[in-house]
Amino acid sequence: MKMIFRWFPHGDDTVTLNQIRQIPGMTGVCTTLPHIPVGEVWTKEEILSVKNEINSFDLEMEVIESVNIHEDIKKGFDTRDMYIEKYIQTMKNLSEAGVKCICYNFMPVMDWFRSNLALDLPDGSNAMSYSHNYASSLSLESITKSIVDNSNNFSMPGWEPERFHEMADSIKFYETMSIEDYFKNIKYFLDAIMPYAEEYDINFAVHPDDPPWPLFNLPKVVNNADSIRKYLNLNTSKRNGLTLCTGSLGANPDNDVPAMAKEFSSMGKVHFAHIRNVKFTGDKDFHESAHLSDCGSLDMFAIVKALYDNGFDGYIRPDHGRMIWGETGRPGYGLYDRALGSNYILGLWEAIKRLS
Ligand code: DNO
Repeated sequence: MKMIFRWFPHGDDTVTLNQIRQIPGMTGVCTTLPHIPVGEVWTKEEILSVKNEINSFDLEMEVIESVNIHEDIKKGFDTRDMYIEKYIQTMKNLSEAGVKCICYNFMPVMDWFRSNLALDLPDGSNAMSYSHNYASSLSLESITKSIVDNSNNFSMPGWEPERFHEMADSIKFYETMSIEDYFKNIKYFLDAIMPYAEEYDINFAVHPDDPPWPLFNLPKVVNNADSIRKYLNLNTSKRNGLTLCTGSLGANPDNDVPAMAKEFSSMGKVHFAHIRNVKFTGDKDFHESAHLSDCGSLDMFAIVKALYDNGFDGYIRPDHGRMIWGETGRPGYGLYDRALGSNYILGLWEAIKRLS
């Protein structure tokens, strides 16, 4: 197991590599090249320039989060073969730079979503939260505006304002596509890239839908144990795996996250784990919390133990943190609460290992 930290390059982060390397137990970062338009090839030069910067702080860059998938692939358009070819070229370039794992998602149109990026908590901290009734009452335009207005001027991957019109058109498009057709498009993509994932020695770790239920009637494909089984069975390469995001899956109390950790890590399919806690506040309502079990609704000990006991040997990163101690920054991605979270997880890991 390797503990890593999410970091955004090119000055688009309040957290520095120097700070990250001082967090006990941190071996590297996962990052992305956010300025390259989705679908275009990541050149070796651009990859190496970020990798060299990361390595100069004695941190590794073995995980990329994310290489996003062009909507034409998700929609099954004729242009998908061209985008798949470019995706494979990016995989080759990343593998030559030592990347071992790519985290990506197959969420249509938009990535994760929260209805409030800074809910004030009683202890003076703030955290991201979600209320389904409220979210369902909002138009796409007001949702996009609220995300952008509350992002503290950081890019919010998947919510770039210039995507608004494309998003609106895409939502209409998906009204005409069945979930089975959507799965066919996923399979087409997986069948095309998995032989290269094997050749280039790269694990693929699909991120669950977040939140794990439909919004705007968009197809949701990775949101519970059944849909994960279905996704993994679309292509049986051992490279076709999961990002076990405990907070995304755990937002639905019907999801037994320790059982999922057990099932999918025993199959060798959990390549990456995003470990965070959420506190249920109502039906389909939650806010994010500090990582400790006592602070939220998830049993973090049981999740980490299930990973350990079932031979998990991938990457873990602490996930969204609260904003504490007056910190401001990209919602969910400050330094302090994530640093605390990482060391809580490392503490659990050490205790479980020693007692096993
Ligand atoms: C949210 C993140 C996601 C994740 C992508 C992976 O904070 O976990 O945006 O990076 O879904 O492609």
